[in-house]
Amino acid sequence: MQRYIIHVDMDAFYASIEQRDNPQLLGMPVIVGGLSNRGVVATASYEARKFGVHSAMSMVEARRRCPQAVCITPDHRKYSFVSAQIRNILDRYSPLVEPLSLDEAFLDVTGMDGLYADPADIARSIKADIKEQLQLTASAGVAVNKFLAKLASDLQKPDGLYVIRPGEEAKVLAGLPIRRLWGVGEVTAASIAKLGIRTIGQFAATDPKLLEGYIGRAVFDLQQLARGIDDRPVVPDQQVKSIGNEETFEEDLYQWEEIEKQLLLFADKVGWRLRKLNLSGRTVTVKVRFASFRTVTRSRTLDEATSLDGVLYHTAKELYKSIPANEGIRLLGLTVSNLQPAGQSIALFDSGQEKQEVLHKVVDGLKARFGSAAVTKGRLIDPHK
Ligand code: TTP
Ligand code: MG
Repeated sequence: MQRYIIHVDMDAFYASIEQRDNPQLLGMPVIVGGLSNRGVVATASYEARKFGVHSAMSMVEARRRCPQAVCITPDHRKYSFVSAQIRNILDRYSPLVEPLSLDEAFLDVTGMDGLYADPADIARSIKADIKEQLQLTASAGVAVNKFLAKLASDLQKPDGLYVIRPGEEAKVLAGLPIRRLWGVGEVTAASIAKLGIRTIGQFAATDPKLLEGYIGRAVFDLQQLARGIDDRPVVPDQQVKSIGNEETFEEDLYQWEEIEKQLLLFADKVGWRLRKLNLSGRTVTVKVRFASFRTVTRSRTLDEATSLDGVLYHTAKELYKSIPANEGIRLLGLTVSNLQPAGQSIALFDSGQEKQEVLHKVVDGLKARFGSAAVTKGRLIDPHK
């Protein structure tokens, strides 16, 4: 199956947050960094970049280039908080999210294009969510591997969306400077420049034996990248503590059938994410927010960890029923925590559990191939649609 990777990178991250939180700064040159004489620029708003101000420049030099800029000390706690909010959004799009720093991450969305006509639509939707929910802009790149996706996210900044379609790699790469290759720093670029090679296209076309004398064995990996080949997987960070889904409804829910349907949908999604990450969990939590905003959560810890939709659904249903309700439901959520690697529990041979697991593997395989909309439990299908 064709892999699809999205790279998301926030635009002028620290500076945009400061502009958002102090609208007087919108449209103005803003520099975030250490304010002392020895301070350096963390980042500059795009307005300040026009004056040649950039990250890692000394603050003194930055002020010289752009005296009218508003300079702000970084507020790292605030940026971490926003970073976590971004992460929450990304997690809704794929169980495979690999953060690279506070403001950028890879998502493996392979197979999820079944839900969307095109993986570019996923990127578009992520950007829209970030704009709507956080009032910030992100740039995204979509391609068949990490190297190309990261390269693409940088090609149309700010607020960009650049898609490199399979087969277009060589065309996009050919004219780009060699520095764009992942792992090529100033020193390597200078060595290669001695051979008269400046673009990725030239580099890809040069005999590796010749290049090896200048840059060593790295040449073989770099030439793969220069041809647009990169098999590195997206590695989700391991400290996942819980997996959940929640939704605030457009209109409050009153009908048991609707609530039951939501719980089934959540169980389906959460189970799928658990299995995709090869995890199972023991603690199931249901969260309910009523029309009055009163919020109640109920948890149960199971004897055995599970990733099975059916177990999650039945537990969630019982938990829900234990919550007294006499008003509409504004929000429902289902979370599984107390996670452990899947397959650690001792299942009896040929037990119902094992059959279920085989069935889930088949269903997950179909979802991966055709998108999760294609495979849904019978009860979720709306007869009117
Ligand atoms: P970047 O993504 O490199 O830069 P950016 O988001 O400010 O601008 P853009 O992506 O639109 O080019 O880095 C993200 C944040 O990391 C940045 O806002 C500030 C911080 N940072 C530093 O503190 N020092 C640095 O040298 C760099 C490069 C970034
Ligand atoms: Mg950025």
